[in-house]
Amino acid sequence: TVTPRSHSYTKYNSWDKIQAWISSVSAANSDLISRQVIGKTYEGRPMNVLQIGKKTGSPKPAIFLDCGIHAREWISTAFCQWFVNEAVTTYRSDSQMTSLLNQMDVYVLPVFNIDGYDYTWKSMEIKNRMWRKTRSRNYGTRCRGADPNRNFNARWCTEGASRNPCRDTYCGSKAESEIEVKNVADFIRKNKSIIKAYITVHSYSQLLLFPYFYYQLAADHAELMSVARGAIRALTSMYGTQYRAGPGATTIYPASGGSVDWAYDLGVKYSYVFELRDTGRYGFLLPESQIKPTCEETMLAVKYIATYVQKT
Ligand code: ING
Ligand code: ZN
Repeated sequence: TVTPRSHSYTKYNSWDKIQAWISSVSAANSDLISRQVIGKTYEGRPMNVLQIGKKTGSPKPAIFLDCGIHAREWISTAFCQWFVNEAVTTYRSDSQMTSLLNQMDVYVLPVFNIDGYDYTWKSMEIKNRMWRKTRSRNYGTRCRGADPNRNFNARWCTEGASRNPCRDTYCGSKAESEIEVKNVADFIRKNKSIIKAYITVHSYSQLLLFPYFYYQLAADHAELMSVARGAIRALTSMYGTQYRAGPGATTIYPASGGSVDWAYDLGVKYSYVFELRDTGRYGFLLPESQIKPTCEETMLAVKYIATYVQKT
């Protein structure tokens, strides 16, 4: 198994570099990776999902992992690249990864909000670097975009979201108004019978969160909490990074229209949100020197959840 030598996993990469990497990593690992385009973004960029796992010829249970739903959360996007590289380079040598990819598939969406991500790279102006939303046009205003993580059909726009298109948490004109959200929701709905876990990666705050964000406790609260605690124990064991776990609404803040609540209500029981490093010193501008340790420790937590789901 090969990995493209020119790609840097310890730097933040532009969309152009990530797009070239998606092609090369898929081509170089065709025994393990299949790629499919699930649709295009508002500005016409292709949304690629990488299916990673041993090709058995029959459908396998799966985990869906997405990064970069919010444009400025660059460490999230770096994590999906790291995950794919770890998967292809440790398959066969790491028993946990080998067993996981023999029995399950991991569907990775490396950048959910590509238009927004590209916009944060377009200019050195801080306002562009701190962009969060999609880049769609809104009726009657020059303010662009909606928050993709307020645009899912989960108590859409009832709390912790704004009806004002100029705000960062604008919920959109209706649920799934954003084409990127529609594409992901359609893909998960289509593969609902095989998707056993949904993991979505954000930054920052060092939290591992689960449903609900719009409500108090999920029916599976106790199990979700105990798996989260195990995942955090694994993460902390590497560098001592402190994380907290809990349901979204009471651990961070109440919010409606989030992908994790939507996935859970669709029937994906193991639905988790990571809020990666740090706790605010650098915030969204996490230095590149922290990419490697952040991704290494997060891998342990993601593998813990994946292995739990595999064995359940
Ligand atoms: N945090 C998430 C946000 O969209 C979240 C927290 C996750 C809310 C899932 C609702 C559902 O606000 C960041 N950092 O974006
Ligand atoms: Zn986010």
